[in-house]
Amino acid sequence: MTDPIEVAILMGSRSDWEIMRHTSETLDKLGVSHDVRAISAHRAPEALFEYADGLESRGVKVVIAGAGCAAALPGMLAAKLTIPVLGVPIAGSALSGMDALFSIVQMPAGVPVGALAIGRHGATNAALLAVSILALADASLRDALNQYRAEQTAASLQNNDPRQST
Ligand code: RP5
Repeated sequence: MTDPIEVAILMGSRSDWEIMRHTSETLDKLGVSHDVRAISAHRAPEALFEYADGLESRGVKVVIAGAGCAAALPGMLAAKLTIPVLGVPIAGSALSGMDALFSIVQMPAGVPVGALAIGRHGATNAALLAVSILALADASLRDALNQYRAEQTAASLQNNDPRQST
């Protein structure tokens, strides 16, 4: 029996980790337990469905899936699950992530995926959005999120003369 986790982070390839680590690091910062797996929807569909089938019974409340190129992963997870699925498009081809963005954002009515920005910004925001969802039923997470925002504001105001070195 594996430990309960609140968020599952998936990516289509180990090569996506350079971007998706921002999701994991942000969840770590906010103290949210999560699993991380690279499972390709196109190269290993059976393994993906087997993993997806176990998620709800493990207590997972939000899935975050990052993928590049044809980026089927978030949509295929959404097809199997009714917990929220957030998709992060990754620039992995000559189309610089526009292919993945269109694939993730253009889900047919009835099978929703919450699409984030391409790359690092989307990866970080996927974690923050997942925490916002979890915080609806968890006051301590809401406090952690407010603290994160307060620190971000303080950091952005610190040394705010761009002529000065940081
Ligand atoms: C997608 O194909 C993955 O999500 C990755 O972004 C891209 C390339 O994968 P690799 O060839 O680097 O394994 O499915």
